[in-house]
Parts: sequence; C-alpha cells; structure tokens
Amino acid sequence: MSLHQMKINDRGHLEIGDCDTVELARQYGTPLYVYDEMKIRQNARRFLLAFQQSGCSFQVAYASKAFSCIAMAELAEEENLSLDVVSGGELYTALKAGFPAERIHFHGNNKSEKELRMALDAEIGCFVVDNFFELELLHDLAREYQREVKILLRLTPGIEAHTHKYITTGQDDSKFGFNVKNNHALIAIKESLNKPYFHLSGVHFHIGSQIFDVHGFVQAIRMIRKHLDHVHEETGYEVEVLNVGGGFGIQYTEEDHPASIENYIQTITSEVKSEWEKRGLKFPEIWVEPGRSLVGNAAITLYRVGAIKDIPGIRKYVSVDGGMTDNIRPALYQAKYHAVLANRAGESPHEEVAIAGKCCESGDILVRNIHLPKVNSGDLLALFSTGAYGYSMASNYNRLPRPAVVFVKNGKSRIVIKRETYEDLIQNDRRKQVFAY
Ligand code: LYS
Repeated sequence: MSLHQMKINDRGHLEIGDCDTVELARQYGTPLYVYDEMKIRQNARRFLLAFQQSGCSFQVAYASKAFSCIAMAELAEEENLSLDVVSGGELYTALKAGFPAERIHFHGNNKSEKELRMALDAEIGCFVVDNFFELELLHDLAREYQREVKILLRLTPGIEAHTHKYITTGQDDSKFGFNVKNNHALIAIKESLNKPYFHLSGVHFHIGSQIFDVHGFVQAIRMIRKHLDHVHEETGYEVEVLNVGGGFGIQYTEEDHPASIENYIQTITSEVKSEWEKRGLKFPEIWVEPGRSLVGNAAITLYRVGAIKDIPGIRKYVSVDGGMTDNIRPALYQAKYHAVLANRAGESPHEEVAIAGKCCESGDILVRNIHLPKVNSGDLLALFSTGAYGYSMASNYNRLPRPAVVFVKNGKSRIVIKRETYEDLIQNDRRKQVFAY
C-alpha cells in the first residue's frame, strides 16, 4: 500500500483491498503479510500499457526474487507477464504453478549444473548467461541435449546507479556479468556466436535496484549501444533482444520520489528507438524485469505491539511480534519504512518512537524514528510497502516461524502461504541416534 492511498473505515481501522486490517489480524494472526491483489495487477497493467503505447515489441518479466510463491506465479501468468527466476527453487515454484516454461528466463551468477539441467528439462524460454564458466557448462549441456538453446549475455556496463552500495550491480567491480570495459563482453559475444548449440538472442544489463532517476537507464542504453556498434564492426552481429533489467524504484517514505512506471518505460523505449533509428537498425525487442515495482507497494505487514520501553530523554522502543526475520531490509540496507497504527489509523501523531523487532540483535529495528498516536501494548501496527524482498528474504533466525501471507481483493481474503508452525521448524532436524557414527 502506498502512502497516499490509505483507506480508513468508520471504525478508524486501516483497510486494504476493502478488508479491515484488524479483522485480518484476528483471523490470520500476526505478523501477517497482506497483499492487495488488484494493486499488483494494476502495476502489471501499467507496464504493459506503457509498452503497448510505445509501439515496441516487449516482454515484461516479473523478477520473482521480490516475492515468489505459487499464487504469485499464477497471478503473473494471468497478467501475461514473463518470469525471471534466479534459482532452482524459484524455477520449481513457477513450474509447480503451471507457469508457461517458454516465458521463463533464468538468471544468476552461479547456476549449478543441476539447476541448468532442470531448466533444460523444462524447456524454459531463455538463459541469461552471466560468465565464462556458465557459457561452457551450458553449451556442453545443450550439446548433450542436442538442442539449440536461446541465450542472452549479461553485460556489465560500468554505470554506478545512485542507490545503496549492496544493491548496485552495474559498476565495473561487480560479481555479475561480462564487463564491457575490459572486452570480456566482446569475447563472450564472439564465443557465443561460434557455439553451434546457442542462439544468441541479445544482451542484458541491470544497473541496480531502487533507482529513482531515469537517467541511469539512458546512460546505460547509450553505453551498451556504443559497445554493440563495436561488436557489429567486429562480427556483423545485431541483437534481437535488449533486456534492460529492472531496478525501478518505489516510494517507501515521503522522502522517496521515484519516477512513475510510465516515465521509466517511456524513457527507455524512446532512448532505444532513437539510438537504433540513428543507425538505421531494426528496433530490438525490449525486455524489462520489474520486481519491486510490481509488488512492493501492494503489501503491508501487520504486527502486534507487545513490550514498550521508554528511556526518558533518549528513546521509546515499541516492540512488535516480528522484525528482521520477516523484513531484513532495515537491518541490511538501512531501508526506511512508513508505519501507522492500523487499529487507530485516523488518530493524529502524538509521540516519536522506534519500532523494534523481537530478535536478539540490537540492530533489529524496523523503523528508527516515527511519529505515531500514543502507542499501547496490543495495538496493531501496519508497516507499508513491504511487498518486495520482505517475505522472500525472511529467515528463521531465533527460530521464529515465518509469517502467513494473504491476498486480499474486494473485501475478501485468501491465504497464499500458510504460517509456519513450530513443527515446521524442526521438520528437518534429526535426533541423536545411538549408532549414528
Ligand atoms: N534485495 C534487495 C532489496 O531488498 C534488492 C535486490 C535486487 C536484486 N537484483 O532491495
């Protein structure tokens, strides 16, 4: 849920998807991830419409790392998205959901042989090859399968996006992709063209995550096009597909001012058109990989407030029943979130507090400073815009069970991931056996 769309009912309760959050918490317990299904669908449709209006051929591949589960893959399928997966587990989820394999793209800087075989068995649409090791391994497997495999090469354009250093990916010093500046990209393209079991559809790049400024994309497209000119001179090769990755930012707090979905797509498509037109080349198919921008603002997390510790003159800690186990982003990236008291959503702010998680880590703080109405133990707290990289990065640290996830729509809710139980936590543990050694 984004900041400006907060809906409060006549009981003063926050609503999402026309469902009362207090009722949702009562029904499913807390912590609880709640996704507004229509919001995800609207975001998807905005991407597709912006592309349709550009006149370009395209694919919008949902980056399932942002939030992967069967229901999400089903939704992506219904909305005519493609799917980007980065592991055997994400691929397995997509296939189990019945997602069409030909619309799956496989990413990752260290795909194992087992994962590559799984993807070849499923006959997925495209492999985004990340490095020389994978280039050889995948080609050996393609030969073994006696099948021509479609690939893109992930290039590293040498662009630094203005975002947290842990989530930049396009700079030269990156574990991802073939660097353009040191000629690895050209060598990889030449090698791919010489490999009989590869069809090189094009190239991919990704400059980082949570990017607000469209200019980074413009710069990267120009830079990649220059490199492709060089490739053209050397080999005569032209790309059919240009995959510009994702990284489209969203608003977490009022300090964030990302460009709109329409603005990102319009900028990217016009830049590609103008660069290709200048050279009299046929426009490539443009692929994007939004994750956060599809699901991030579609969800909230509901927590129950427990202990409150006031240190006069220093800080008031309001502790909730989740924390870094269901949302690592504040601890990992100093990510900022907005929150409200969901059971008293209409009340004015009264005090400044910190919202703390329940893990045994001083860094387990979800929000360092926030103005809320006077908070009482038992209040329900809603953290906004938690749909991306929240549940998907959740852990069982301190042996906390992972929360439940529900989808809401038109006043109805459905569980899409059930809450873990203590029994789930120990299901893979084995007791000591007398003759075990
Ligand atoms: N997990 C990161 C985040 O929460 C983003 C990673 C993007 C992956 N390419 O912001």
